[in-house]
Amino acid sequence: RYSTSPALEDPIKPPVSLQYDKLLINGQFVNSASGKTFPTLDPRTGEVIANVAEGDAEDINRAVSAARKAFDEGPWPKMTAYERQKIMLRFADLVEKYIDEIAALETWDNGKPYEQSAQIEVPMFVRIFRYYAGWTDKIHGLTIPADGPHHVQTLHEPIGVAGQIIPWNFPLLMYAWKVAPALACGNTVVLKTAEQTPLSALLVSKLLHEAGLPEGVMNVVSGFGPTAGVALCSHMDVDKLAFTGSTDTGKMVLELAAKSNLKPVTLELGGKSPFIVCKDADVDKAVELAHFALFFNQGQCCCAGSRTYVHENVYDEFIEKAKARALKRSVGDPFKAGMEQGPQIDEKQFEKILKYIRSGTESGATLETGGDRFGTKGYYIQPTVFSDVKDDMLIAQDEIFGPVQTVLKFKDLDEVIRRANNSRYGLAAGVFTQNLDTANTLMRALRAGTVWINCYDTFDAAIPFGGYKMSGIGREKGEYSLKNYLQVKAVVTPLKNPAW
Ligand code: TXE
Repeated sequence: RYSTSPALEDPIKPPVSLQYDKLLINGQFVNSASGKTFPTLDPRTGEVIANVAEGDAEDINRAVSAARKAFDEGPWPKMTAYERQKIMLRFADLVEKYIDEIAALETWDNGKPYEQSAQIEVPMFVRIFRYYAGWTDKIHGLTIPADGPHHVQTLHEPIGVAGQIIPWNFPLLMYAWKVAPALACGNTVVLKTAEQTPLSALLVSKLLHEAGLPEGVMNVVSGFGPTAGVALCSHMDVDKLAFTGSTDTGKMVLELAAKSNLKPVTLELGGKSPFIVCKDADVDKAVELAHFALFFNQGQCCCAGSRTYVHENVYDEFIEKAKARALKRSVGDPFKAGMEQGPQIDEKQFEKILKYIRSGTESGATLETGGDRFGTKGYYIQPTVFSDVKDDMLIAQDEIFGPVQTVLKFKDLDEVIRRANNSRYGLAAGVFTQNLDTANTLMRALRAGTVWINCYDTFDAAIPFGGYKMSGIGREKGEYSLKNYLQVKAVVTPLKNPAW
């Protein structure tokens, strides 16, 4: 636990006033060029929280011009690394200072339990900024012993204007994963937030300026994919794109980048991650971990353990206990203490999940528990468990992105390796066993960007994250993310006296 927040009152009230609902361009909060706004909704009720300025191509142009100027003229990329570090650390301190307000805003806009916003998401945000602040003065090139009478060195330079597009499931974490390494390397940023959750990015970006960030370095445009998103991906003055979202949209992002100026792209996309419970598993612990792996964040995790493979020897016991655990899950107002599950993000996702649940029943899986909406208001869904799931069912292949656990039975290790890898995705995998040889075999055989052994969703600023196959391109977090935001320049100088 990362908690720095005070004890919860029950129930906590969402913030009463909203200060930041405009676009952030060149250090100023401004209306959109068109004057248009769009509503952002409270997923607990479907009611409007605020009408937020709606950016489109014209606003993206303004934001990219500001970022271009701030990059080309400085001071940000030309500041000493230590100066950049101090600003990033001051920012992390400010976010920590206002943690309760930021966490409440995140829960209000997203619906995730306040305890998780305050004890996991905002503290991890702070940790990531501190981690990358630490990198600012450790980024440097090499000297290289090339053939011939030459002195050869590399310079690691910022890449320029970074365009970043983030989703709604972890609005603050996605901000941190993308913005922190970009700033640490000396780049400037235009961030397009998800239309479902525009609020927290505006608030923290205000604090980033209070910490001393020069204007134009960080620009935030709220708006929709087909307008603001497409404009950012196609922009000729954007030097790099980073995207997190669905695989289908990721393909479009890559295409737009290729058709415009061939800007490099990192993609963090969907998944259908296997969670493998071996025959030697302690079933109670396996049930708890598998439950967490799937249901955390209302099931809205790209790396959710959404194909639970259970060995036949422990299958019946597992199903009975997984059902009991799902029935025990506390669902309700995310501002109430002790809530494990809030509402889904919006009506579109809510309907999508209910459709997959119907498809599970129709295709012959056994609905053990759940299967319907929870309550009568808002986008809540009952924790749902399916057993007797077969690999060719839609619920075992597609990303449901909701609180729906699908349990599949297996007999031996080779079989489960083949089945686990038989997916278009390759983001993460979980292994639950007490046998070291089994763990080592699975760890090497699984085609996934992260393998968690006897743990799940263990995130840390230093651990790289990203996908194999159609789960994405590149890695975020850790040292690996720096190279997304750096150019390498080789510099060659003839040596007059090669003997020395
Ligand atoms: O995703 P989109 P949606 C998966 C999950 C979910 C599904 C659909 O399965 O059910 O995707 O969610 C911006 N050009 N994930 O519709 O469309 C959009 O405005 C440029 C997994 O919300 O990919 C938002 O900012 N940008 C995922 C962002 O892309 C475009 C997290 C994500 O939206 C665009 C979210 C376009 N043409 C959903 N169209 C994960 N990997 O964690 C949309 N956008």
